Amino acid sequence: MANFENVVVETDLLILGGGMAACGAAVEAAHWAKKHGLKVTLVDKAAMDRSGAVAMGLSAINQYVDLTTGKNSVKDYVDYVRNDLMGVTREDLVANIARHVDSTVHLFEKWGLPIWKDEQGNYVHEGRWQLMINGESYKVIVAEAAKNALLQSGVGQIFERVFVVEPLMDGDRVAGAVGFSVRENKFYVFKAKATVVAMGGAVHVFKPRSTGEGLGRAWYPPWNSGSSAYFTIKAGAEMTCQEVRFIPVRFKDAYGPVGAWFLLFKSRATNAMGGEYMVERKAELEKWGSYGRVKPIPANLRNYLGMLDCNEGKGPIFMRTEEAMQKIADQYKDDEKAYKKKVKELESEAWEDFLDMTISQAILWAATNVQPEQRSSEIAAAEPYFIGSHSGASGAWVSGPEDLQTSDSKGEYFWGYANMATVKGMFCAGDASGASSHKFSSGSHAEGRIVGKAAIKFIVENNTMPKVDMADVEKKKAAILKPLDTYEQNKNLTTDPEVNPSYIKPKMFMFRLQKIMDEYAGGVSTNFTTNKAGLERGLELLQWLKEDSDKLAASNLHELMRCWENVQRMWQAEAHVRTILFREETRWPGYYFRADKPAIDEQNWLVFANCKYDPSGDKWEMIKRPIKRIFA
Ligand code: SFD
Ligand code: AMP
Repeated sequence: MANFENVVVETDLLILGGGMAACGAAVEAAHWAKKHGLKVTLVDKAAMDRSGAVAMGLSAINQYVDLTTGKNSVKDYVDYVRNDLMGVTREDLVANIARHVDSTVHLFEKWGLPIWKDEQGNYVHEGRWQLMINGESYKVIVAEAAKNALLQSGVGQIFERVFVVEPLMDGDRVAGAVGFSVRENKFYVFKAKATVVAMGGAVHVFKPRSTGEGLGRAWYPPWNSGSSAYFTIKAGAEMTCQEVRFIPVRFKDAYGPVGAWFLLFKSRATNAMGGEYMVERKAELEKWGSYGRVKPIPANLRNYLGMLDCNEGKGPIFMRTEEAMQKIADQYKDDEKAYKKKVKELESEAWEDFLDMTISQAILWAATNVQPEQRSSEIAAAEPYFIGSHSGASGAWVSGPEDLQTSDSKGEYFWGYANMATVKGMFCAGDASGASSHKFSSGSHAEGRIVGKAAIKFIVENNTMPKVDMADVEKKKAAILKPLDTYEQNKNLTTDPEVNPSYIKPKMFMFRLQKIMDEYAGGVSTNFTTNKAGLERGLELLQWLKEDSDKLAASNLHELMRCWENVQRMWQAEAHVRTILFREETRWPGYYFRADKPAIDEQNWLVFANCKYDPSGDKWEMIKRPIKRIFA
């Protein structure tokens, strides 16, 4: 077996991930840990400065409720999220984030994040809930605060470039995690009294639009590879909304986000004939009950109207950047100097939007001679993403806060500690927690803070170190490192290391997973459409893929990480297929369409579709959970 040194780390709180939610957890946990003399350890697969979805920066903070001016209430935000998710959301979780998110944004500003201000010194809004930022260094700023909180207080330590694979369990309580360094032959065993799961969402589970020379380009980052979902599923946690993938409409081929264009620039999107699907297809909205009548129209329904155009051959769809910029500039027409100044300002805002968060879109514009003030750009629906923090909802089923429960919801939604999963001592935030969409970067950080505080409370009240069975650890170590041995033992069977009768390289494995998901689970090439027979066939193919995962091979540490990333994606895929199969309706057209159940079914399916893996029996259980209204 490959020779790896064991590094055993004992801590009180273990934070897995170093992204927005993990940074929030670190800041808050450091504060409470210091008070109680506890230790906090954070583990990130990458370097925190630029790890996670915010690596490239962002150009907007998408959740700011603005409670201080009284313009919006927590209920307003809950209403927005519930409507956007076609009625399926945990109001207690959304409200808990909404009431704390403004203070997170104020901390960002205090730590040095430039937020746009108008002449009166007020934040510049992109839309009702969104603030504009100069956010290229957003993650660096947020990570610095988290590092300072952990290291300067003396309570914390940070491990970077350690890839976390499996949970450690002590019966029904999480006991820590195991993983490996992606730089040196070290196997890590983290033992902890409580564990925060904040390892982001899952990208590249489905075949992306960018293949071949464009492979790797995606909207959400490919290094968010399903680690949170895998970790929680394998620990036996109940999962929720695993069917609620997110299909973002993005600038085509480089995935530039559209929010600034639709909300700040107030652009229209028109089809090949110049028609506007949001206007021409309005009648379609009637088919989706009251959700078709809310404002803003839910993201999946907006997608769906555009998709109907494309299905009829009316694509491409264009973002009318030139028209939108001209319209704004025209307001300054009477004053030539002001007009010229505004035109320049708009140009730089248009470019900065992408330079701040999706640099490749700016590069594509430059490479293809696009000047947004002169020419429209194509937009398109991207492949599916699993992201509990944006407009999808997949993640672990977690306890809500006690004080927001009604007598009716408490029995269903509260089990002791805010954001604790159904596994004792395991807390989830950001993309890792489900049914609380629209938290984005700021809400994920706020949720991380909620989790940091709750997890320390759990430790104080359950202050024993769970038992770790070192024989089980050694078994896990052998399984995790096996791809290195498989490669060494078989590499000489062929001259091309990529092709071998005795192993499969992670890239090929990923292609196979993506093809199954694309063709059977409603990916881009099947127009996001599937049905029972297709899903069942997909499940069958996934089982064979799972069998073959035993033959994964890695020629180095980097590939070992790729192996496990893809195994983790595969588990996310299985949870997804099982849950779309379970939910016998189409609730989110524009995200996916069940052709055999083409309508929404409020009577039977206005519920959460949950699932749970039983690691001891290797079985899945599907569960319906009620939706309790708290802000009726
Ligand atoms: O425009 C392991 N997001 C946006 N949020 C906003 O507020 N405004 C925007 O403008 C947003 N847009 C946007 C966004 C994201 C991206 C990529 C683009 C545009 C191009 C969404 C937010 O970024 C997102 O909601 C949060 O970042 C979610 O936070 P979190 O903490 O759940 O995930 P993370 O930040 O990706 O961090 C994950 C961490 O886990 C680590 N990790 N560590 C150890 N072992 C493993 N096995 C691990 N696997 C992962 C990662 O390294 C990372 O540290 S717009 O499109 O709407
Ligand atoms: P996006 O860039 O698509 O991720 O969107 C950024 C933010 O703007 C998110 O909060 C979206 O829900 C919101 N948004 C994007 N497009 C629209 C739209 N056409 N109408 C309302 N909200 C939108």
